[in-house]
Amino acid sequence: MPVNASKDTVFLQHPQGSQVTILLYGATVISWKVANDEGDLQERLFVSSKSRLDGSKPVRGGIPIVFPCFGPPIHPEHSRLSQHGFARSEAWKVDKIIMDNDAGVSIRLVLDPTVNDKIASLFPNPFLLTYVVTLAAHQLSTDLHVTNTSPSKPLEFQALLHNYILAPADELHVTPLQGLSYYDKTEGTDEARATPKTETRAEVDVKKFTDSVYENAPQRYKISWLNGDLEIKAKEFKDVVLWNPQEEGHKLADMESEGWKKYVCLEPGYVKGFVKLEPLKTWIGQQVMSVPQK
Ligand code: TA6
Repeated sequence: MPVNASKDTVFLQHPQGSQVTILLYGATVISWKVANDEGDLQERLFVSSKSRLDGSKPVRGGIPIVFPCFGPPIHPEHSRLSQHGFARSEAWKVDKIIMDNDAGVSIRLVLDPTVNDKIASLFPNPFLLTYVVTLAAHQLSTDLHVTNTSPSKPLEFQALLHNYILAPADELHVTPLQGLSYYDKTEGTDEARATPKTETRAEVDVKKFTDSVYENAPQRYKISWLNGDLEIKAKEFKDVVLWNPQEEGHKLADMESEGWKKYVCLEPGYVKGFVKLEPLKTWIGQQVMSVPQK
């Protein structure tokens, strides 16, 4: 069965073997498996073994969806929201199967605030979120559709896909970030965190605590390590965040022992400034992750 939905999860399987599991809580992709060169299925996403998958807390791993604010809220209309907004911590619903053939298996999920009083009380602006997850043989596409359902008022938001990529943190590097302007959230003062730096490295590693917000980024990235690589392409996600807490990860209650050694977060998003979506319009942020074939 290529699409299998249960009360809490959706499982997609491609005819060539790749698989994805989505938790309806947060529409969080919690597993993406693709065959390696030997033909064995290999997990590509990190999920902390201490992360609860019971809907009590956002998942520490996979691909949490950040919406409508990135980090602590700074927009006056977002003041009642918590860090990274509510999309990652609400129950989504399966809307429909979009495609189920050799080209790909695709499903659409929906988060509708008109049937969720909690969201309406935190964020009264009318909107609708849909999320299309498409699995191909060596690719995973995740597209976030934001519709402003108000007939009269613009919708202002930030959005990001918080990918936890399974890869050895002491070996990997990310390209091409050189020359980009970025904000370094590991700096000690508000002033230093708000002062842009310029990335000078051709290959950016995460061997030390890294929390960098690159703006106006190229929307195509490669993560490379000794025995692997992964490509990420994006559209309408003009910024990208690179995060690995290193030893600071001890402070995260849901981080497994030394979990930070196993992943890097490379997160396409629109997080510097806000998308301003006119009434009755839809914005689509797209991401395609792929495992390059030799
Ligand atoms: O995207 C990077 C970041 O904003 C970091 O600053 C870091 O705190 C991380 O997200 C995790 O946030 P969380 O709310 O999931 O603990």
